Amino acid sequence: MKRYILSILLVGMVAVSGCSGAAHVPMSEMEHKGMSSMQGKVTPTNADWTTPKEIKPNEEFPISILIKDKKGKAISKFDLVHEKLMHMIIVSKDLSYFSHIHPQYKGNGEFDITTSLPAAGDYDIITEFTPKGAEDNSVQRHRIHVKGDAPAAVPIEPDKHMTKVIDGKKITLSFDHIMACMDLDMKFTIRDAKTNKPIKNLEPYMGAMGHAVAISNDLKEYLHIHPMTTNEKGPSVTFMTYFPKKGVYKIWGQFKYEGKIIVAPFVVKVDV
Ligand SMILES: [Cu+2]
Repeated sequence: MKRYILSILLVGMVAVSGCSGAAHVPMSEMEHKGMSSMQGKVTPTNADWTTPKEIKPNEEFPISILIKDKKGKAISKFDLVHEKLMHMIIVSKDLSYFSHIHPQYKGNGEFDITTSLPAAGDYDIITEFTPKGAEDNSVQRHRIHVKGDAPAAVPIEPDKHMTKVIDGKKITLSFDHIMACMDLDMKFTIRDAKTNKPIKNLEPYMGAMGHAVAISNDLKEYLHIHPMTTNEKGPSVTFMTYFPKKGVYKIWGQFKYEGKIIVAPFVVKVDV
């Protein structure tokens, strides 16, 4: 039985306060923690990114990514993961902007998408894909700059209230404990904001009852998490996860209800 932990991927160069003082969470440690069921071998990849020299706020622009193996040869076959060949997350440097989109596969390792960004400043594009035959997904990232006067960065402060109203839903985020370097349960609970009635008929969204992305405030750690089961249709959806180091993380839960996607952002502090 597969456990629905898709991936924990360290994209940082050095995790200063990483688990056990290690620079990275070693794979063996993850295996000891029972995270190996879906934490398999990652195929090493390279990516060539093509974006326009000049990107302006609110203007559409193309992003093209060519996925290659370590020898520079295009990888042409990919596995469908959560119904897509590639998932792409774009965040602003202050994590105030978040989007989760899906480039189109053009063949020969090339994925394309057109998007726009709301304001000037730096953005990180993080992309996930699984070359055919790999046991786990690979991640590539790329920083782009949108021209113009960037608005003041929004401080990434831990939320004081773990319940908020988003799109007419009252959404609560809770944890069994929130500490780095150990498995933990992260639970979203969704109610109707007006009636307070629990929502019990969430709809599957890309093959799961929810998706969650967590990124550390220095943008170095990136986690993409899926619920433990496919039969929790609400009001609660539980994700098992593992924060590779202490610090402040922004988490976005994504759920589908009545055909619409609800995005629930929270900022949490993870202690050691
Ligand atoms: Cu996706």
